[in-house]
Amino acid sequence: MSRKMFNIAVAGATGAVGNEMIRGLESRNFPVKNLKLLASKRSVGRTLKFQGEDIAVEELTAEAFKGVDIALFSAGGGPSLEFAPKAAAAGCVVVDNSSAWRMDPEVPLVVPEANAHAIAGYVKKGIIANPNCSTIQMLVALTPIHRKYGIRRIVVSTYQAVSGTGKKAIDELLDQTRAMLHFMDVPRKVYPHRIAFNCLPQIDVFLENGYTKEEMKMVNETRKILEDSSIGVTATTVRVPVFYSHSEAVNVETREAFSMEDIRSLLASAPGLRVVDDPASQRYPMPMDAAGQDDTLVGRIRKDESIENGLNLWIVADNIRKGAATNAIQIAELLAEKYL
Ligand code: 25A
Ligand code: L14
Repeated sequence: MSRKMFNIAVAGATGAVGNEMIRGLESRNFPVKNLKLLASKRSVGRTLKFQGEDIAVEELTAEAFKGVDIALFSAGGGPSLEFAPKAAAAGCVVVDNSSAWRMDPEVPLVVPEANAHAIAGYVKKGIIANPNCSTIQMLVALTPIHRKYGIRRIVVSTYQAVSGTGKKAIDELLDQTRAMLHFMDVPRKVYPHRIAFNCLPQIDVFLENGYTKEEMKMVNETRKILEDSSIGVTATTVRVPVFYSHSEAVNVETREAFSMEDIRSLLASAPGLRVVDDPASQRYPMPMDAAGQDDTLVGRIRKDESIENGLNLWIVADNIRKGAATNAIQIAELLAEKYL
C-alpha cells in the first residue's frame, strides 16, 4: 500500500525557522507530494533546495493556498493574523509558529509530548498554534512530573539565544563581538543595548504589570497546554550572547510528595527528553550540545531542600528546532497520520 502524500506550504520559508522547517520535512521524511515556499515580495525570485531540487519562492497571498493540505507558518505575527484564516478558508490546516493565535480559545496550542490529543480541536478554525520556544522545552520535561505529582508552582529563569529574534540578531551578535575584539565602534540595530559580552533582562515588550510579554507567554501558555489554570508560574526571561539553544533554570513545587529516584526515572522515560546529568564527570546540558538536535536536554536534577516538595532542573533545547520548526512538523505528522 502506498503512503498517503500531502501538499505542504511553508510561509516565511526564507527565515531562520522557515529554513529549518524545510530541512525538517526532508530529514524526517515527511510524506510531501508538493512543497510550496512562500515569503514576502522581496524574496520572490530566490530559490531554495528541497530534496536536491530548486524550488522558487512565491509571494505569500491568499491564492497561494489553493490545493494545499498543511501550511506551516513562520513569517511573524502580522502575516499570521492576516493569512492564516485565509489559508484555512482555502481548505488547508495551518500550523502557526507566531504568537498571534496561541491564546484563542478555538485554537489548540500543542506540544505533542504534552497534549497531542488537543490537535483534534483544529476543526474549529483550521489553525493549530505552536507554543513559545521557552514554553515548549519546559513542558517536555515537566509534563510527566505534572501528570504524576501535580505541579503547584513553577519559578523559571531563562537564558535565551539571539537566534530567537531572527537572522538580523544573529548578525548583530557576530558584528558586535568582532567590533569589541578589534576595539572598534559597536554597531547596534536590533536590541536596545549591546548584546555582545552582556545579558539583557528583556525579551519582547514590557507590559503594564512590569513583566515582559515573553514572561507572560510562559505563564499563560503553560496553563493552557497543561489544562490547569491553577498552576502558578512566574518567569524572568533573559537574552544572553549565545547563538542557538535556550537554557532554563526551573524550580518546581509539586502537590504530592515524590522521591528523587522516581523523578529521575520519569525523566529518563519521557518522550523527546534526554537526561544529561553526571556531576562526577561534570556532565550537564549546554547550548553547544543541544544545538542542531531535536531532543530537549535536562540535567542538574536535584531536590530543592528549602521547601517540602521542591525540585530544581536545568533544561536546554535548540530554540529553532524543538522550540519552533521540529515541534510544528511533529504536529503536522500527527495531523497527517490521524486526522487528514
Ligand atoms: O515580531 P513578529 O512580527 O511576530 O516576528 C518576528 C520574526 O520572528 C521570526 C521571524 O523572523 C519573524 O519574522 N519568528 C517567527 N516565529 C519564530 C519562532 N518561533 C521566529 N523566530 C524564532 N522562533 P525570521 O527572520 O526568521 O523569518 C522571517 C520570515 O518571514 C517572512 N516574512 C516577513 N514578513 C512577511 C513575510 N512573508 C510574507 N509576508 C510578510 N509580510 C520573511 O521573508 C522570512 O521568510 P522575507 O522575504 O521578508 O525575508 C527574506 C530575507 O530577508 C531578510 N530580511 C529580513 N528583514 C528584512 C530583510 N531584508 C531587508 N529588509 C528587512 N526589513 C531576512 O534575512 C530574510 O532571510
Ligand atoms: O513567541 O527568543 O515565538 O526571541 C519567538 C522568538 C518568543 C521569543 C515567540 C526569542 C517568540 C523568541
